[in-house]
Amino acid sequence: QEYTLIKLKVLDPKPAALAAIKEDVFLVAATLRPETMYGQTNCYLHPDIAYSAFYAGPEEDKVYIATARAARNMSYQGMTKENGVVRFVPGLEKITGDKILGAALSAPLAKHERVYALPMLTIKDDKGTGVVTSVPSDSPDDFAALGDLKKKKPLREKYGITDEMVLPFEPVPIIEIEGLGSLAAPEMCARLKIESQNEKDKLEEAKKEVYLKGFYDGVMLVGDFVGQKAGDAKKCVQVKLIAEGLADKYVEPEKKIISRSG
Ligand code: ZZB
Repeated sequence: QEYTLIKLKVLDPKPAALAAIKEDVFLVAATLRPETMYGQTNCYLHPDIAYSAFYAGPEEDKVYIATARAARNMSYQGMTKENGVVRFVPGLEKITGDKILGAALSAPLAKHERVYALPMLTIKDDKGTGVVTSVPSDSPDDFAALGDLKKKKPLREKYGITDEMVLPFEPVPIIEIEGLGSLAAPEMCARLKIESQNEKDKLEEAKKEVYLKGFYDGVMLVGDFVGQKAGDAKKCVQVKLIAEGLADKYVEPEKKIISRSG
């Protein structure tokens, strides 16, 4: 599985847990849809998943945050100084997502200058980097999780998320899909009456529909490839982001099949 690794730069003031790091710090999100980056409104972390902060780049002049499993994979893909070696930031080999929530971020191509790290409870720790960049216009999961945070003040308070980090952010129309309009994920969530991020089966159905139609029939409404099919823009946006140093390629090795039944 080839992903695009999007680098979301952590802005000052950094969360206390990251404040001592001298290098530039990035949350690195794995996406299959780089052409949707124009519609980012936030980034998601799982509050209870353990992330790692590690040195990246040939000069180790950057720090990436991702799961330790993803860090190990990245070390074999030329993203660390020494092949196969991950050097963790002292004391930050394991840091749970909750300690990074609320961080202000600069998200490549996003219309907002600052977006925020928000909690998503359905993130899997064995897929991608465990960091998910959020495009509520075209991802039903992202729209549902943002909706939960907007509707539920206690949920925001539980994780120290202020109103300013959530309420001003609306889905951005970036892809026009015949029959679904320019906000495909909110449209599908409304049609299927999806109320929360926990409605797994309905969200899976919504995702399939939006994915299929968006990727093959969707037409770009914004950005450098306006008028092109989303599927064609995908590669162009990936190339552009990598050329500008805002992204990398990231390959997820096939999962080993381990029999648990003996
Ligand atoms: C931005 C984006 C925009 C995404 C979109 C999707 C969509 P798949 O097909 O199941 O492999 N993702 C990445 N890592 C995780 C994780 N650890 N846990 C939960 N979700 C994760 O899904 C790949 C997508 O799942 C990735 O692409 C990422 O969200 C999310 F408009 O990035 B995507 C209709 C989907 N639209």
